[in-house]
Amino acid sequence: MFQAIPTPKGDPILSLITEFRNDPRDQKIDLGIGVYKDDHGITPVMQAVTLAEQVLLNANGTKSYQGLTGDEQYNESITQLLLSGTSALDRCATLQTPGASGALRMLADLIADTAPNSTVWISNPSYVNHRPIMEKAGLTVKEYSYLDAQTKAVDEDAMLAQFAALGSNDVVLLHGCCHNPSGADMSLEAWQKIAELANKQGFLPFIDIAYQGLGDGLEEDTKGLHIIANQVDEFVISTSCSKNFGLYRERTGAALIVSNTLTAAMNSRAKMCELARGSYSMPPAHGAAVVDTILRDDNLNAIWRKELTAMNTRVNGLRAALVQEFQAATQSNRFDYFGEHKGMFTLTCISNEHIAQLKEQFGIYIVGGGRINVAGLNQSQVKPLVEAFVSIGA
Ligand code: PLP
Ligand code: TYF
Repeated sequence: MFQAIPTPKGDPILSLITEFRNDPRDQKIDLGIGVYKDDHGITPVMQAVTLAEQVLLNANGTKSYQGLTGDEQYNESITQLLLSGTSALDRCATLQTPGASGALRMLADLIADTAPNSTVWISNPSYVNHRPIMEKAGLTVKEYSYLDAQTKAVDEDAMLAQFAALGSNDVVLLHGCCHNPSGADMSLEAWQKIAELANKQGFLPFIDIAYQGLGDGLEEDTKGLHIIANQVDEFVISTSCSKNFGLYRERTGAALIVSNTLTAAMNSRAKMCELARGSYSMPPAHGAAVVDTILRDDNLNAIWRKELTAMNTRVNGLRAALVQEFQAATQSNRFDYFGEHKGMFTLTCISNEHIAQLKEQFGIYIVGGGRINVAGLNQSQVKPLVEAFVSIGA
């Protein structure tokens, strides 16, 4: 049966990990996959997570099945974290999923099941897995203009002009904050215009928020999302606890459906449960229990927020150092965009040749398109990175 399967192309980001591991050079720098690292190059387990795990261990819980919707307490907590204070709360239904990836796929399956002729619009560029997830669910995928390669900011006029031509068969996939891969977020004015266009044209906003708290702060990072939540009747959200709780491998996320009525949202969730029953059935429990424990406990919550702030401060410090070093090395403001971007990434838009040179000559690993995981750097690597860029003329 399987002999004729050709070697698949694989995930360009994940394959970079193996290449990096096999590189014997001491000075090599991994700026590929989007994981946060501390100044020692470690992706730490957050202290709030370890403390919550101790609470769970002492609670003598059970490992019995949880049910298709996952942990309902977690569903409630994560919904509050995302939508607290908005008018969407009482018409929202939430499903625990295996990471945001699971949420993206369940929502895509739901859309494909309900409205199979939908087109999903993703940003150009977008997260490497957006297209495959949507296409594997059977949906048509098209791209909307997003990043202006010259300014490294969002070309909002071009983007909004495209949205103004969409209709009720369209789904617009937006990054809630900390755009992956560019780091360029749109303005609140653009979010406001999207809310108005969604109401006028009838497209469905689909907000993928995988970095809440890693931009301007936990509340600040939901400002765009809240504009949609307060003004648009129907939209969906995929969210992740991989980065902001450092729970990557625990596969912790959620899919949220907001509709005109709670009944419509709950029926949509029940439909997603039916679809999940046809694949992974139930989501893994541990990460969700950890998140719920942190969010319900004032002390753990405070510890977690402090840790998250420290992570942001570190990344912003690196961004400031990059801007300064680049200014000094190039006598220009060409790289100031590092300081304007949000979250873990910055897309430099350097050529494939330059990316290959950085890898071969300097052992610097970055993703195709020139995405740099700033959160993977440490202060001592800033100068070598800038020097490498300058020496190859990138
Ligand atoms: N969406 C975006 C924009 C991402 O960058 C990622 C990856 O981190 C995901 C979704 C998937 O996250 P998860 O690890 O929760 O599946
Ligand atoms: O973009 C990134 O680096 C993260 C992590 O198949 C990631 O979102 C990358 C690829 C992948 C899963 C997660």
